Amino acid sequence: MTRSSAWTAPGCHLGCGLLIYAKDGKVERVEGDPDNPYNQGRLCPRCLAVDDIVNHEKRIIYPLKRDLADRGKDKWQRISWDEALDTIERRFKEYKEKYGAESVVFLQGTGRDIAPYITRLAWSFGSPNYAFSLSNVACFGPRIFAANMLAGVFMVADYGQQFIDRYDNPQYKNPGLVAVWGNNAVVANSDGAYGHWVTDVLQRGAKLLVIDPRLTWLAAHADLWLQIRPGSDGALALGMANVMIQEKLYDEQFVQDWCFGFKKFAALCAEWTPERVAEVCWVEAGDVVAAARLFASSAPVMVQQGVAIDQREDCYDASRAILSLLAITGNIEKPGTMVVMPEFLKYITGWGRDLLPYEQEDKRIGADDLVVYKLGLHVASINKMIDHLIEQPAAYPLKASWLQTVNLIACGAVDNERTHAAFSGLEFNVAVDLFMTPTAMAFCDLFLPVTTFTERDGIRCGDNSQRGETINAAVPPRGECRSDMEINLELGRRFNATAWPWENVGEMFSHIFAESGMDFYQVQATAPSYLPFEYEKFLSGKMRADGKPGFPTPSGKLELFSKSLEFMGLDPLPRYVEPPMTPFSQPELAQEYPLVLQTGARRHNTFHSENRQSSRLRAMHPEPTVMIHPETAANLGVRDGQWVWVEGPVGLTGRVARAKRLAEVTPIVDPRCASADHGWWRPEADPENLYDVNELNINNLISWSTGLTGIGANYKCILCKIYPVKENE
Ligand SMILES: Nc1nc2c(c(=O)[nH]1)N[C@H]1C(S)=C(S)[C@@H](COP(=O)(O)OP(=O)(O)OC[C@H]3O[C@@H](n4cnc5c(=O)[nH]c(N)nc54)[C@H](O)[C@@H]3O)O[C@H]1N2
Ligand SMILES: Nc1nc2c(c(=O)[nH]1)N[C@H]1C(S)=C(S)[C@@H](COP(=O)(O)OP(=O)(O)OC[C@H]3O[C@@H](n4cnc5c(=O)[nH]c(N)nc54)[C@H](O)[C@@H]3O)O[C@H]1N2
Ligand SMILES: [Mo]
Repeated sequence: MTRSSAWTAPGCHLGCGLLIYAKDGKVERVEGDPDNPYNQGRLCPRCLAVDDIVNHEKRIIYPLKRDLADRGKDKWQRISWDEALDTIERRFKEYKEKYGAESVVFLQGTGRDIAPYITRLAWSFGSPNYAFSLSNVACFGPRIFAANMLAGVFMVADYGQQFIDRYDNPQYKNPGLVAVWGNNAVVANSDGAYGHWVTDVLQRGAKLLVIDPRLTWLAAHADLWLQIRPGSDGALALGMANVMIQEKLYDEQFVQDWCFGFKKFAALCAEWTPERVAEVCWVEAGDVVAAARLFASSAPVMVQQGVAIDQREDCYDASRAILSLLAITGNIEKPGTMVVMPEFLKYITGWGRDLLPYEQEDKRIGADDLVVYKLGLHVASINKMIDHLIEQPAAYPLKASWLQTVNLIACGAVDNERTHAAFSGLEFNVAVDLFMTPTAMAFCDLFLPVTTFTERDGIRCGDNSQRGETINAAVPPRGECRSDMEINLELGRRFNATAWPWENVGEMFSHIFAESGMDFYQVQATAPSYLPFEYEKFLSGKMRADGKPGFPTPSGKLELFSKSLEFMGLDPLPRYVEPPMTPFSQPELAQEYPLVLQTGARRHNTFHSENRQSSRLRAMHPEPTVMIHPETAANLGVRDGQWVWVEGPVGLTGRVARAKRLAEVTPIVDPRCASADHGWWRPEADPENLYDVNELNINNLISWSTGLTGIGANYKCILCKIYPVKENE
């Protein structure tokens, strides 16, 4: 048995404490580690079935190559690591010499423990074109951006995760209310927040407010559930603030001392009467008032916010409006509210930024026309990159891509047709993954196989609960698989030896841990280690570089009116903007496509496009579905379990696309709405039909529009119609 902690691969955000049982070098089963304060013995079905993924016969265990002419064909040849790495080194260096390092783009998927090694690889190579694979960084980034505009820092809900003794720590106080907003915590366990922490604090007496268009398990257990129209959260938050202000339920002293721009904010909120909110958000006016009163009277209050708030074009207004509710009620940095976690290791937030030459920075795609990218974000805009790939401007050629933890055309990307065309235009694409994916099959030329977390060491820290913990190899790698870190260290050394001076990954990990005063092996022996923590750091001056009390914002206060946004030429107030594809913004389109479609609500058994190879996990939810209300189903003449097409406009491109689904007829959705899962392909289907991805992918219905800011994309609010699939279709 090896005591370890999980991160990736396969995909996850957490780092639960685990006991990995192995025999003869093979993982047999995994259990939750009851002694680990983080998950306290609990595990999700995907971790419990991890042996199925590690030992799966479909895993790629040798490097593969394919001729350019054979893209899309299942004609891969096994090669040695030397040949694979030599080829990548030679070709990437050639492109760099001829066209500049920016001609090679580096893409990653969601945040995994390997993320820092991807940024370091891109930047040490000299390419500014490192990007996320999903449209407009529509995950976590928008929330962080909004929090930085309001508070100068990012805050998370306080479940005592920063203390080794958790809820029993004498400093900790159980919240009076958890507002779960656009998050399905117990299914998604997102961004480092363990879902059952919500149920833990409920069991200790907290009330629950849920804001979700679907009746989730948490909504069913809530004191109050608001079945909001997808995409309209900003309006609801302003309406709740309005009630608090009108009824003087907010914390006047805290506002006076620590909030900036209250009068302007209050004037904006005054436009949002409960009746207007009811109309826009499809909720009851009385429930808006009730939610505001519950929120304002239940201190300490925390908001467990999810990706739904990030997944709307130009969404930073909604996140800021929600944070403003916390600000005006003084639910900031107190026990059981929203707190800033200490940073165990800074490397997690973009390792190697200092390695990118200054003149390269200026060439970053997106930085010239998207102000947020220019001034805040350090990634390239994938949306602009796709345009660039299609248009192929002669003055700025793109030639190759590095796709590590990316299954573009099955998951992160939108408008598959355009994405496929864009990446087909590159001369050389490399995939680094565990399994053959539709993306690698469609347009990659080299495939590097990686280890799972059970077969390698790694560092666990970051996100929601800063602690030092290690991932410990329990079994040897299968076949010739190598860890992502080994691969990037080896290639990094070939690209830029001074940036990668370490002999092996252990040395590299120890270098990373050096800022904490320990080396990797000490952390491994003593994990988990926790940093000292204090509340109300804005009082003690620990939040600002100058050591003065206050928040690290231009005014030193929580900015309900943001001077930074004003400086960027964006709206300084969190004004609600109707999303681009709704019955209100597109009344004509809505006549043909009357249903409001949200996509990608998480399932227990899958992580995005992953896990579909495991028969144990697949059995829990074997095919892609679309949830529709029984009334809607009856009107459409659709039965539960029947195959249907979900069809809709691809944003405002003028094109229409569709995806095949099984109808899941359920009263948990509003009759005017539908909800489709994402990430679908069939690993068992014909590789040369790209594993059915084009037929199944719901992201076909979403466009690569950047909106005004290039942050937030419409994964959660588009328009569609639904009709039965005909025989032979
Ligand atoms: N099992 C599993 N876990 C995962 C993942 C996975 O694929 N599978 N993915 C991981 C990743 S990268 C992320 S970002 C997180 C995301 O985790 P979550 O934030 O929980 O994301 P979702 O399940 O997409 O959406 C959460 C809820 O928001 C609701 N919702 C949809 N639209 C709206 C809206 O406009 N407003 C409001 N208020 N609610 C809305 C949905 O009905 C859903 O119940 O999960 C992570 N964890
Ligand atoms: N319609 C719709 N689409 C969505 C969303 C939605 O809500 N709706 N959510 C979006 C969100 S929030 C996100 S973050 C993206 C996520 O998008 P991705 O992160 O791209 O999704 P995954 O399918 O989890 O991972 C992509 C590939 O990485 C591989 N992989 C997993 N772990 C590792 C690892 O450690 N190393 C390597 N080398 N490979 C690994 C997997 O096998 C998989 O093939 O999807 C987005 N897509
Ligand atoms: Mo995500």
